[in-house]
Amino acid sequence: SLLSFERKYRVRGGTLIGGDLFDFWIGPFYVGFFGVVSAISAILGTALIFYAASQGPTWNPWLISINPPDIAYGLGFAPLNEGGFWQIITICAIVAFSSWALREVEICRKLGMGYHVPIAFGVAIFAYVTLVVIRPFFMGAWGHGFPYGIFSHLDWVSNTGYQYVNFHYNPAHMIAVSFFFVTTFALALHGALILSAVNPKKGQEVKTPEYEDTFFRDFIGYSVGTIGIHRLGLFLALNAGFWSAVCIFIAGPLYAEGWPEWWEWWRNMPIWS
Ligand code: BCL
Ligand code: UQ2
Repeated sequence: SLLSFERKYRVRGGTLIGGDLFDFWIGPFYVGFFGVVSAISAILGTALIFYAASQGPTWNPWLISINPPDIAYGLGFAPLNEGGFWQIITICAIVAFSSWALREVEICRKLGMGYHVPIAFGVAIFAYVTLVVIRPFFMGAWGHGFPYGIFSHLDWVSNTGYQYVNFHYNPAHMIAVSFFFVTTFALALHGALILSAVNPKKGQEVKTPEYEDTFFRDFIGYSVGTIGIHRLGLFLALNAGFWSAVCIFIAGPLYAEGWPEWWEWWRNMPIWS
């Protein structure tokens, strides 16, 4: 049911396609053209996962795996039970994710807000598409995509990592991992700071943002500010996803040797070699 204050935010218009054809809500959810497309492709993709699983050897949720085609199929279509399901499921996933992002855009437009959320989701979609489309395409076979399964995708990550001897030496992987770690650090600082400000002693008032600034000025001589921490957080998180996409794209299409040897140029620098 509609909360009293929600009515004024349920504004018409802002749709990207179809005018006001799907411009309505179901309960709390905005529908829109892209909501319909997203729902259809998500349901179809999920149904295909279950159907493909039923053709496989197990219903053990940890072991179910929908595999991409054999490398021998190259960039062609494969029979359903030999990777074709994976291919159709991948298309459904990309359509579902993209239209979900466009639905976010429509909601932003209705509310007159910036597009930060869909842009952020776009970076996650970009990382996924890099794994299952861009990199396999440049390596010449859909078989380079990762399998859809819990343990099987872990096996893929491990095998792919060891194929390059030690993936920790991949410079873009280093950057991505560092951004993931700094993101959690920033969120821990921010979450802790906000909770500390809104949790004063009994009977005292909630502390203002000046207190938050003052804490960090006293502590490290610098405060990034209340808007600044949110810009920093978004920047760090988007870079984590972006450099993940870069690290897996360069492994294969651009560089096929072991990552430890990639650093030879550094070891051979005339200053110390
Ligand atoms: Mg590594 C990748 C960290 C050790 C091999 N590795 C990654 C990156 C990340 C990372 C930087 C994965 C995140 C990512 O891609 O996000 N690796 C990491 C860390 C260590 C590590 C921290 C560590 O040792 C402490 N890696 C190793 C070891 C190697 C190794 C050394 C194995 C032996 N690593 C690899 C390989 C890969 C990585 C190979 C990668 O391919 C992967 C990478 O970079 O991929 C790009 C990006 C986010 C996404 C892809 C998610 C996308 C989400 C989509 C758009 C939406 C999903 C919606 C969902 C389905 C809906 C569900 C609906 C609900 C049910 C309602
Ligand atoms: C801050 C601030 C916030 C914050 C945080 C800081 C009042 C409520 C966490 C402190 C953050 C700094 C100094 C940046 C740290 C840098 C990295 C790369 C982690 O000053 O303003 O707003 O939440």
